[in-house]
Amino acid sequence: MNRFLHFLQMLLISLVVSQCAFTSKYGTSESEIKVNQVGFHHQGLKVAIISSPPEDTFQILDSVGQVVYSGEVLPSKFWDMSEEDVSILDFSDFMLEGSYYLKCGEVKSEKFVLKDNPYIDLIKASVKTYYFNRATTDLPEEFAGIYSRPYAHPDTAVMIHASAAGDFINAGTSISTPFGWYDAGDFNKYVVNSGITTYTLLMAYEHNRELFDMLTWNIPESTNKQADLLDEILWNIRWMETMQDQKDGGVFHKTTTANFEAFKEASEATSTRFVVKKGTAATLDFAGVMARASLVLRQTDPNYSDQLLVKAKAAWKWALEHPEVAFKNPISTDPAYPSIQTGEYGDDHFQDEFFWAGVELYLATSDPKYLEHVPIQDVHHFGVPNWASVESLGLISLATNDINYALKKRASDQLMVLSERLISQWRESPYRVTINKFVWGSNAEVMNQSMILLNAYKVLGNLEYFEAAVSGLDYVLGRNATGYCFVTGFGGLSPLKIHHRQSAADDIEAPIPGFLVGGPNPRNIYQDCGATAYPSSVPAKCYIDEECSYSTNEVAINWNAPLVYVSSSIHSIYSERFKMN
Ligand code: G3I
Ligand code: 9MR
Repeated sequence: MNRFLHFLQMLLISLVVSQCAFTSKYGTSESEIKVNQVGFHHQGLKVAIISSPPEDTFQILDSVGQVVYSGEVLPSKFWDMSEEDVSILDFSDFMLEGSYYLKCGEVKSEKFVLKDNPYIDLIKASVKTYYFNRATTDLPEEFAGIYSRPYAHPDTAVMIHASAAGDFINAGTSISTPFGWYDAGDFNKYVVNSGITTYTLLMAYEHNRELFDMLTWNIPESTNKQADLLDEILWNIRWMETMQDQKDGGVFHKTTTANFEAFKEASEATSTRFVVKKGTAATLDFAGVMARASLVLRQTDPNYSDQLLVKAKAAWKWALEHPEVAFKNPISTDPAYPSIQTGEYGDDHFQDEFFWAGVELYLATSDPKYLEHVPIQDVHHFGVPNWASVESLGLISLATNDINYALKKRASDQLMVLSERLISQWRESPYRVTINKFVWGSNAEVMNQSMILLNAYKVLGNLEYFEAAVSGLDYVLGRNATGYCFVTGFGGLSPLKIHHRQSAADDIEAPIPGFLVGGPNPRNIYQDCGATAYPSSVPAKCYIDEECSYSTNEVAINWNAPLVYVSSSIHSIYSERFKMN
């Protein structure tokens, strides 16, 4: 009898333990609490999620385990993207600064803080990743600490690939294309992806000048008079400038090896680098960035600003003469100029690039001729921006411009239409997040949604837009179905084995901090680690912290940029809303 009772007791304990396996990495039907693991502004909105709640109340506990707050678990809803029943835990009315965790029954969350400026370290680390991804430099210990590395990728003699040869330029000759950032986990430099990235960072600066004029994160330029963020951006702009053919204004698509380098450190990755074919998308993205940079630098560096505008205009002219040159990776049987198999960033729709570049050139010159390509009333479906779809970058610029009120108004109306769509997704979402589809770089999709919403909030003042934008940051920092804080070096559970050659090649277990990984993506898992390696094929959970997983665990410059934009803008808005008198 005693043995039977003991057996029953053990069975009960193991059932309870398996029900409450809050330390499990991946959500199953077990109960788990998912929360932003970095923290919240103590006066702001604070929401967490619990799957299969064991009780209908939850508590907040402080760092010594004292219960400091008790709240009600809201009714459960099923999310088909994660195949879970989840409930919202809202503790917005708890405002005491400190370090806490949540508890429901025996289920506990990761820790988080409530404070005045919870995102400063995150903002600094997320921008410093660009320093760590710089080409054509060493990273001395003084600035890179344990992640210091030797000089790599001079890129001063990069071979013109046969695909890039033209009237004025011969295959086999070389050009100098130094500087710039490595795109991602690879060492190549792609103009199209640099386009959206550089613009987003320029706007992060423009919209948060007060913050970035005072923040510094120990880079070689930190002691000059210019904001570190601008110094960082200029490292890439200098490279982009070299990608323009001075003779005709067209822009080469990328500086690349023929195949991806193996997982070695930057200085050992010495395969031949090529410059390949020009394309309409690269050329227009270049024009958009140069025109915007010219505007941003107009007061502080007028000469350079003028030079950049000349380059933007030359690129625009080339694009008008070559309006449909789609880029495809060149295929070749000539060993001197091999097939190129690196990131394609191929795109064959150029209306959006014409729209964005036209907007930037108009705003930089006030010349209405550029508006011919900006038929704002004819665009019915502005989408969330990504590298292939840049129309809504123009929308942001127009909605926040101060030279043309009529266009500002029309752009704001369109921004509202797009934001209302995102808001209805947010309202319906059991996780109360805007994301409802998962593609390669889904975390950046969330950040770009938040960037749109933050701009809509700024222009239209609807607080719900701001709240939904904050939920995007909460999502990438832990309130998601995997339970990971998706930014390296932050949170209680964050990626360690990112697909990033530099992080893999050093002997340091912790990856470079501040990188946002691509995130859940069920579509490409067959090609990298193999589908069976993944803990789940359910869209919102289809993520693995393994180096092989380039489809979910790589990092990329265009994914970090909206994280920088969103975290810095949320910081600025909170500072403004809750400023001390
Ligand atoms: O365009 C289609 C869209 O119509 C469709 O609805 C959607 C659903 O599957 O797919 C869309 O195409 C996707 C495309 O990205 C655009 O988002 C492809 O499936 C997807 O395979 C493709 O992924 C790109 C990936 O390279 C492979 O080409 C990522 O966006 C892009 O971020 C990634 O970029 C790589 C570089 O090539 C190399 N450097 C690293 C970088 C990050 O992984
Ligand atoms: O490392 C590459 C990564 O940057 C790209 O995003 C990815 C998709 O284009 O490809 C990775 O390289 C892989 C290649 O495509 C196939 N062989 C294995 C490579 C990674 O080790």
